[in-house]
Amino acid sequence: QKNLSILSPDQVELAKMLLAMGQGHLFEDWPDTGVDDDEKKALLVQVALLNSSYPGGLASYIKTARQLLADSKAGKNPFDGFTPSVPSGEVLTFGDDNFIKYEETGVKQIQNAAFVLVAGGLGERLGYNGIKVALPMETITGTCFLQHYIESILCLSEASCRQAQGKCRREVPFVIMTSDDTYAKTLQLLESNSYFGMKSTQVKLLKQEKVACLADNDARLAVDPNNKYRIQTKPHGHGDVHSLLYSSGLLKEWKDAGLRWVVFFQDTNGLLFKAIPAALGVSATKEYHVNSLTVPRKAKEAIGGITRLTHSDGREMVINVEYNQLDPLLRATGHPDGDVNCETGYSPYPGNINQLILEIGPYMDELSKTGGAIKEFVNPKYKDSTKTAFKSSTRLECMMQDYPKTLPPSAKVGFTVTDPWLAYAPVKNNPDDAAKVPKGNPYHSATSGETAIYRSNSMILRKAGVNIDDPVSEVFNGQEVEVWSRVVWKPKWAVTFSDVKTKVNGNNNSLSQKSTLVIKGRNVFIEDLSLDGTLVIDSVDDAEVKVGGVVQNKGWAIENIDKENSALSEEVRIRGFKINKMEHLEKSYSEPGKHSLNA
Ligand code: GDU
Repeated sequence: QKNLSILSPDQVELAKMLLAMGQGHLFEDWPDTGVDDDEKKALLVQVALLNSSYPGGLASYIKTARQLLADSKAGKNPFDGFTPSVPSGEVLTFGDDNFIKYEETGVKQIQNAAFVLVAGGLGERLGYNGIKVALPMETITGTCFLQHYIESILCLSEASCRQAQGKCRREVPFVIMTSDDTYAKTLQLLESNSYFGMKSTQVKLLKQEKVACLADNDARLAVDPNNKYRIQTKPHGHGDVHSLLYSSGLLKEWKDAGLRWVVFFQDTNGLLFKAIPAALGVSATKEYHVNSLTVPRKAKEAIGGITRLTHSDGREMVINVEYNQLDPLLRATGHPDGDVNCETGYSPYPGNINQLILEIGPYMDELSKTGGAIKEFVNPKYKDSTKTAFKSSTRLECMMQDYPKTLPPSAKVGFTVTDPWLAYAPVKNNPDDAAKVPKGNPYHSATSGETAIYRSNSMILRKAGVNIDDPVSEVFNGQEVEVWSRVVWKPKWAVTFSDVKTKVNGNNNSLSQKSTLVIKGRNVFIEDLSLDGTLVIDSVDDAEVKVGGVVQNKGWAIENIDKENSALSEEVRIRGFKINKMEHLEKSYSEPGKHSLNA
């Protein structure tokens, strides 16, 4: 009461709301007016932010928290009454007629899409010092993830415009969701690189706020251990992206502008754009409101499984079951072995890679009802089996792939499965944890993330008729990986399989295993090239370069390094290898017109 005079009328209302919600402890030992007044007011400023950044406000957060904490204490299973089964989706095989047809349809749709990258996570499991989108995706060219994403979006939208013969939207919107942990560094990365060629107006940065921590089962908000006038906060999860797109007005803007799709993706996956056009083609053809891109999943791999859940009361949904929940759910429903591989060598449940394509119309309709609130969960670590106290404060969390959970049964929710090598190679685990991943399961490390790019590009060239040597097996940072020829190309050379096929001609193209091929120019045509070494080709956009003949040199070797060697950069150490550039042929064509490299 005595401190009311120092607060504004809005702050008084917020304080009253907190008192009504059982949060009196936040004000309990406040000294008299005149002492720490600024700090007291700062607490209410923080409360206002926590209140406005959560759909329904803090009162709603506390109410939901009480319910979820009570369910957790009672050991209530979120899947109670549901039986899991394997759903069926659209299975794509890279390069076949069906894939090409979907890719063509998808490219047409790119100009009707907005792209959304969720990049608010710190990447604690990786333990990298910087933001993850700034990491080199591969160390042959050193291109970082963000640059590759932006160039891919730009090139896809150009391809879309070509198909529409000029009548198109050229500026495909790109949104990056950041957090306090990543906002400033993401902005700096963009600004210091001229937005990697995108117009700065085309890129929007959103920032997710953290949510209040909970100290006990009554959902009493936790006081910050470092400041008694602050509430402790923690990240709420990637599910925030939906409420942010809604509350920022962007979704409405896009819908009014006639856009039809929102494509979501995550921070470190160097392969993701390889399957996006085809997946968008599937969305358009099947008119999916929600399409989730998946890859075959190894049992126990740390990616969720797409599962059909059928309730005894008749409800049914196809949804991601997170990796830590799939095994217990299967065991509890008549599968005593839990999450295991089937005869294909993979789990029968396709792996969610959180590349989601939502149709804007139905998405907006749903968000106008929910405000973008996503079904949350809580994961308290209890002190003991009485479940009366927590080891440390907890908070509600939400995941973007849980969006379909509130949809009506009439919603068209589907998924698309791609080849295991094509579309997913994230960088999430530090070397020590990666080395402990069970043999045969993907490491999800910087080592596997980079080598998977060479594998995927080599496989694509093979599908286009190039003879590529088989890979060799090597161990870096304790992880056994396949090392293929190091093939890297810029998105402007190819963003679809059709692009690759147009630019690879002749029946006598070959690459030895020790080879590195870097294609930076747009109109570079490979024709009867025999490469045993390293070849780097660049050209201005209006040059047309035919590359053939025999190129042989010592090339660039991929060499083991000691990850404890502090003379090396963190980016190199987390891979366990470096590229030793011994000898190469580099050609750069700066004049327009026709050129030919006949080595
Ligand atoms: N992220 C945010 N805000 C957050 C937390 C994370 O934007 O508060 C972002 C991260 O930057 C990243 C993405 O969300 O881009 C995913 O974060 P993680 O990589 O930590 O996600 P997980 O590995 O825990 O799992 C998620 C899904 C899984 C599976 C997997 C695939 O929950 O089902 O799809 O990604 O990579």
